[in-house]
Amino acid sequence: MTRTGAVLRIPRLSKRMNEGLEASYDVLDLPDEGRDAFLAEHADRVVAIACTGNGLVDADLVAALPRLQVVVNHGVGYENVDVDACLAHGVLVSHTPGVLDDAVAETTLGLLIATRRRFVEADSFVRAGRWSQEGFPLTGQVAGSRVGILGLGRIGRRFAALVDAMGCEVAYHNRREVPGVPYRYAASATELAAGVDNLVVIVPGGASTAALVDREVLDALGPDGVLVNVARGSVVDEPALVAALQDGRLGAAGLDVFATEPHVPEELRALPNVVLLPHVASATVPTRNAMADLTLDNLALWWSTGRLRTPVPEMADEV
Ligand code: A2R
Repeated sequence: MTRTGAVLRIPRLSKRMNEGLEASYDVLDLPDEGRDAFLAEHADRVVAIACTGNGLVDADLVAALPRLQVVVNHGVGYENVDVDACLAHGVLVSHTPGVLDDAVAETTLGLLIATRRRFVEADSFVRAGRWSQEGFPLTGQVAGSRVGILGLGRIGRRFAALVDAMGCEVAYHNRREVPGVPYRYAASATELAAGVDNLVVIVPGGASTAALVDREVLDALGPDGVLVNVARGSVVDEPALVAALQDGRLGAAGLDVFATEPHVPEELRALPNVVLLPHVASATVPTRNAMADLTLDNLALWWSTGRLRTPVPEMADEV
């Protein structure tokens, strides 16, 4: 199949993505300013969009591109893409499932251990020269603890295997029970939180999970509980989280994601019992390379056959 047309790139993409796109396609960059003028001039050339999590593909953009047929998203989460609008316009969407599971699972474990064992505070303690005057306080531990996983999907299962190997008792909550897994199922997020020491959040973002972890869930986790979020900031009610940490109703939190990145509330940054990461769960060289390659593979396959390697689940029947 021979296709003509341009790929619209929504900045910023990685160097590997940019080089891959520029090597094979006619590429246009969607500007931040002056979009209307840009679209008036170029909209009828665009057949594909390449984007990542912070590139918004909303209903207006889809409607403004009359020849758009495919969106390739660099990332497993794709709540930045209005899939309903794409479906309505016959536009296919791909994402990058599977290739980041190990990196995100190891970040999750590292963040949980760093939070529970207070590694960041311990590092500051050594740097400040305090070790010669006093010992660092004893902490809790992850090995042998009860770990709850909110979202036992591809990443959640990989993480479950890691903590299972550490002798942890693993429980989970999904909307549906997963057949054949050796972990205890909890019927709600609150029930899950009430029965564990550590609650780890690995569900997709978007409207259906917005504030799934609310005050009730945080209170169920309690003053000795640790919350780890590697999903999306939207899944946790951030003001409720700040209040629970400030009041001592929640023990500690390890956070890779925030409600309005890269903004991190001053109240969170002031708390000693939080470990804060700049959304780096999948940010390793091998994993980001694999994500870029899978995104480019999807585009190349669509360009030559009209099919996608890894369509989002909503359109698995369409390709
Ligand atoms: O609910 P189910 O049975 O569809 O299970 C999915 C679960 N999940 C939820 N659990 C509770 N309440 C919800 N409203 C809800 N929505 C989804 O999350 C499934 O077990 C899990 C997601 O797994 P996967 O689709 O395999 O995604 P993956 O690759 O593990 O990535 C998860 C997320 C990404 O979307 C990024 O936001 C983040 O991790 O990196």
